Amino acid sequence: MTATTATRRPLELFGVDGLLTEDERDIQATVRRFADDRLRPEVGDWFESATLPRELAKEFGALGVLGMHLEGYGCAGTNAVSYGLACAELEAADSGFRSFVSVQGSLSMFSIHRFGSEEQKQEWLPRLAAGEAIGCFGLTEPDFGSNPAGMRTTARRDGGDWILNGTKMWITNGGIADVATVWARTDEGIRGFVVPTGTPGFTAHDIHKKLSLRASVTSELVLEDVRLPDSARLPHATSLGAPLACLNEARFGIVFGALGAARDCVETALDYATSRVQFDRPIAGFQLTQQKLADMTLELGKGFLLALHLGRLKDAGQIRPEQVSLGKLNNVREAIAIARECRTILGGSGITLEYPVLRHANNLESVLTYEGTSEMHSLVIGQALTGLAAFRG
Ligand code: TGC
Ligand code: FAD
Repeated sequence: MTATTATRRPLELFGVDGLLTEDERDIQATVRRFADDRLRPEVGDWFESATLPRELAKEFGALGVLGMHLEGYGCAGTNAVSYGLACAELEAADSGFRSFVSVQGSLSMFSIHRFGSEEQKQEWLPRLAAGEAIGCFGLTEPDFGSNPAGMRTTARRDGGDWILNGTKMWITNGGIADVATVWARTDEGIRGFVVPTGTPGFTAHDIHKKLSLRASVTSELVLEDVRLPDSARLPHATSLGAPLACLNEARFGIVFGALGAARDCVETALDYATSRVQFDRPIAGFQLTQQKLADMTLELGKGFLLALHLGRLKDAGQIRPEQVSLGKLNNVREAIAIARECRTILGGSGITLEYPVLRHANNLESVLTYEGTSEMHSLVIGQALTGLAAFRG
């Protein structure tokens, strides 16, 4: 067999670097360095012990990735593509880190930035951008996941105050948050509230025994007669459309992020396949292995081109929610398929935490489900194609 020069970097085959600006490449390289130096060496242990060190929040803040695509209030104000590239680099280390950054920047901070009062923005955004405070976003409930319109959490007026009651489920960062954006039903429709987690009646209970996203805190939030002034209400959030608009932001980050996990899997499989010898030759030399590598590289590259296209649309202010659904559905579905295929290349070694591949695959199970399940995104696309909403019977 003849050996020729190999790239080992699947995305290089697509020449994608040339499609990025110098600023975008700088941000990508900075976040990649942070991920390589600070996150990768530790993540296997954090995953195994199911911990996410709180001090990482300030480090993410210093890196400039918290709310990086927002303007003002201590945020970096980058374009959407740069935010996506940062998500990919973080998720190449572990989906848990991208999750933290998604929830902090695209759900907690974005909800305040887009729908909050000037007072709420001044109070929370600079601290959240610096990682001095941690935010979470409570939309899902035990009985209402894909269908948030049915939520049972209520906010009822009591003089000038509001009283909140209800339970939110599966809330990322819930147990470590200083502030929660909580969505509740009122007599006037669905509204959002900025709830300091120290408010009497607010408690968070972490969810244990997870087999996915272990380096991430996931919690149940319980609100029992939580009394808040009207100034805690997000004044510009006046329907379910408000939390769904926040989801577009986080989903966009996942369109890029999931590819980071997939890229890490393919690069790991490539390295492994070139050094692992069976039947007296590297397994990378077998045609069946090469077909797997070629197919995965194609999906990775196509996914990246789709993500970049959506990013350019977003930066032009032209992206539509169903286009974000196209990206989230495709890229997460392909990423999880790639992670599982890479695991086969690693054989038995693929099942341990020594390699990142099964950790990524397990994490991607959550990514496939949160921010809209793959089925929900198929139905959003189906509705855009047919004009018929198939969510309800
Ligand atoms: P529907 O009647 O279609 O819409 C209600 C109102 O909302 C508007 N809208 C949107 N606006 C902005 N962006 C979107 N993506 C929007 N989708 C809908 C819509 O125009 C309407 O506005 P208006 O003015 O007419 O009132 O609502 P529906 O109840 O039929 O539901 C539609 C559906 C199923 C697509 C929606 O409920 C949905 O997306 N369900 C999935 C729920 C979900 O994704 N939950 C995620 C929770 S957060 C999370 O998972 C964080 S994990 C983060 C991490 O750790 O990384
Ligand atoms: P269900 O909605 O009960 O769905 C179960 C299955 O039924 C799915 O396959 C679904 O696609 C399918 N299904 C439902 N309705 C239909 C239909 N009409 N047609 C066809 N199929 C259908 N939520 C937050 O608010 N904030 C967070 O920070 C957050 N973080 C999360 C972190 C993790 C690790 C996880 C796992 C979840 C998180 N979530 C969060 C919740 C997440 O958004 C929900 O799990 C998700 O929306 C799905 O809801 P569900 O789990 O209740 O599943």
